[in-house]
Amino acid sequence: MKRIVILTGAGISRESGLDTFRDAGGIWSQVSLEDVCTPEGFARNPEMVDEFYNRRRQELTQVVSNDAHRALVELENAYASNDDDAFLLVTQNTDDLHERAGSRNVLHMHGELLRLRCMNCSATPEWKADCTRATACPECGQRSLRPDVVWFGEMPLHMDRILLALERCDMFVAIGTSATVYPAAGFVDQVSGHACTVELNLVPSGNAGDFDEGAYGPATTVVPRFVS
Ligand code: BJW
Repeated sequence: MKRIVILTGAGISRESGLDTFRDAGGIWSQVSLEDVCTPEGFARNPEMVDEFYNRRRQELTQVVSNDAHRALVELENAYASNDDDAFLLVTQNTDDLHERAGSRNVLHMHGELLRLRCMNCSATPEWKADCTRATACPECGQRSLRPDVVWFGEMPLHMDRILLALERCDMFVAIGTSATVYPAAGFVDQVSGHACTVELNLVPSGNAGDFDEGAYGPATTVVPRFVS
């Protein structure tokens, strides 16, 4: 049975209207990574971090999934018709555009914008528009909710399931990621030797040379073409 692992990054959501992080004009040119994407930044100024994530949540309500997200649903339907383990979509994205397109087997390794995490009991309740710093955790009642996202220096989520799927796959496809952030940037090396590796990106990423094949252009063009 053939098994495929797809890794997506911010580039797949760019044509839906969401900024990437490192492209010109991207998120890290608008705000300081150290301020909004580290536990230390959150400890220093939680209001600023909440404001940053609330703005991104607001932007998420204004956009819809695109043809690249939808092509991956077709691919999942083709692979997973006999075996639910045949297709795994690992996304670094915290948006929910894969789910809104209809993807089912999705792991958000950097968390989800639309969830909060309780620093007391680890519950991950849904974010609601009226949440404030004073909102109590619905599970334990403590006022210790933070965005359910993975900041620099924190352990990405679902790593056991991801590493197992990488070990077992025959094909690995990275889409719309600059391959600058680990551990995701190292996945291509982990599968080389037992899986065929493909990069789909606007332009070759920093580790394009590690892939067996690459196709370059906007995700809404190259992903449907790859799937068909
Ligand atoms: C298009 C397109 C179009 C544009 N069509 N394509 C030194 C060496 C090695 C590692 C480290 C090191 N120092 C520190 C580390 C570890 C650190 C790290 O990697 N740092 C590097 C910067 C060096 N990593 C961590 O701290 C991680 N944790 C960790 O390592 O734990 C220890 C561990 C040990 C062992 C095993 C496992 C773990 C945690 C990283 C957390 C990242 N968090 C963020 C924020 C999430 C929350 C939020 O949304 O705010 O995740 S940062 C940000 O970067 C976000 C993204 O998921 C991530 C990756 O970005 P992505 O998706 O690649 O976007 P861009 O903007 O970089 O690229 C966009 C791409 O799209 C480009 O290629 C464009 O060309 C393309 N594109 N338009 C197709 N239309």
